[in-house]
Amino acid sequence: MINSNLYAIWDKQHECMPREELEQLQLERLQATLNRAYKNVRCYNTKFNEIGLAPEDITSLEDLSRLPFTTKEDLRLNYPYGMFAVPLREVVRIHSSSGTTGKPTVVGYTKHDLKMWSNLVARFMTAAGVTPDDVVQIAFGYGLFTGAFGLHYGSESIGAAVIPMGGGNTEKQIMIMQDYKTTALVGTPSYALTIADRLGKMNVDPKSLSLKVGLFGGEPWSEAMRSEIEQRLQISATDNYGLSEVIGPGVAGECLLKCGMHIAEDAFIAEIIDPETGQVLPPGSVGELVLTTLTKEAFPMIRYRTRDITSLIYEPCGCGRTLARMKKTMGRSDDMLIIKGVNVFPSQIEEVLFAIEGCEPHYQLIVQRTGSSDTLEINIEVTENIFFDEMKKQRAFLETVERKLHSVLGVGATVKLVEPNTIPRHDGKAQRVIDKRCA
Ligand code: DLL
Repeated sequence: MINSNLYAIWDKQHECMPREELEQLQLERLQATLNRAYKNVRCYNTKFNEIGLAPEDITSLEDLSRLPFTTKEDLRLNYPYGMFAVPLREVVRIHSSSGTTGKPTVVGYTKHDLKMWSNLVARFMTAAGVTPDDVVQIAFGYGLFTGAFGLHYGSESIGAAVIPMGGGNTEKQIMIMQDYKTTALVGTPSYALTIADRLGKMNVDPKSLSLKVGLFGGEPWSEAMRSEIEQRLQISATDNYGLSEVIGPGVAGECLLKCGMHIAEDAFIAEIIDPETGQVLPPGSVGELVLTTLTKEAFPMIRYRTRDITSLIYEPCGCGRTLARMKKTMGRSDDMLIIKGVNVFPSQIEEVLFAIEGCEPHYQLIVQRTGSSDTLEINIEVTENIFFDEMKKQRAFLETVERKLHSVLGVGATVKLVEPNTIPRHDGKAQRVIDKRCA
C-alpha cells in the first residue's frame, strides 16, 4: 500500500552523507555553535571559564566530552530568556515545556531556526511515508507544546494538506477523519488507542477510513503497543522523538523499516553517557542520551542531558540513510521506579501486559511505601467480557499476570483488575505512574 514511498528521502545530501563527511560537518558546526554560545550566553561563558576551556580548545569531536553538561536546572536558573543566544528582536516563536514541577522551561526560535525545524520534521515525516498527496490530521494540542506546530509546519513543507485539529474531542476527530478523508494521523500513541477505542464504540470499521499512516511520539511506547495500534487502526505506525529544549519533534524518527529512529546528526550530536558517572559510553551501550545542537541560533544547547534512556545503532540502515539510529527509549531515567532497590521502567510492564489476552492497553502504576518497604500496585483495565463474576477464573488470571510480571521485573507487584474506562484518559501524554512516596 505504501511501498512506493518506502525509500523516499527528503534531504538526501544530509541523510545519506558518508560518515567521514558528516563528522567533518559536525565539527565545523560545533565550533561555530560553541563560539556563539560562549559569546552570547552568560551561563555557557561562566561554565567554560570555570574549567578554563575556550571554544577554540575544541578541535575534534572527541573533545566534546571535555565540555560540561547542560541540565534542566540550568534552564530553570536562567528562566525565562537567560539561555537565548540572540536578542528577543530576532526571536519569532516561543515555546515552552509542560513543566510538571516548578517553572516551565522557555525556548525560542529565529526565522532560520523555524525553517530548519520544518525541514527536520519533513525528513522524518517523509521517512514515515507522508507525501504531498496526504491529508494530515494533527491531534496534538496546539499551544506552548512543540508537538502540533512542529508537525504542522513539517507537513506543509512536504506539501501535504494539514488539518490542525488539535487534541481531544475524539468523536469530532473521527467525524473529520471520515469526512475529510484523513490519510495520516499525528498524535501521542496513547491518544491513538483512545481513538481506536472510540471507533469501536461508534461501530466505525477502521477499514472504512482512508487512514494509512500514523506518526506517533512525545511519550514512550512499546513494540507491543505499536502492533496493537497498527492492527486496530489498520495503519503503519512509526515512532518519532524530540524534546522542546533541543528543538521539539524532529530530533529523530523512524523510516518504514522501523528499526530505530534516524537521528538528524547533521543538526545534533548524540552521545550516550552513564547517568551516574557522566562518562561517555562506547557505541551500542544503553545509557542516557545527551544532545548538542549544531545549527540552532536562538537557543543552542550544549551537551543537554535528556534523561532519556536508549542506545545508538551506527550500522547503515536498509533504507539508504547513513544517520545513526536511536532505539525506542525505555523511558526517562527520572521515570525509572526503584522498587525495593530494583530498577523498573513502566515500558517493561507495558510489554508484559500487551502480550496477555484480556488485558486492555490501559494501565496505571501506583507506588507506595508501607513502613520501610515499597509496594507496586498495577491497575489494569480488562475487556468487557472478562469473568468479573467468576472468582476462580479471575484468581487464576491474576496469578498468571503477576507471575509474568515478576519474571520480567524481578520484583513482585500486586495486580488489580478494573472495569473498562475507569483509568483516566488524556488527549496528550499518558500519565501511567502515581508515585505516592513523593507526595
Ligand atoms: O514531546 C516533543 C515531541 C512532540 C516529540 C511530538 C515527538 C512528537 P517535550 O514535551 O519537551 O517535547 O517532552 C520531551 O518526551 O525527553 C522524552 O522523555 C519524551 N518523548 C518524546 N518523544 C518520545 C518518543 C516533546 N518517541 C520528552 N519516545 C522527552 C519516548 C519520547 N519518549
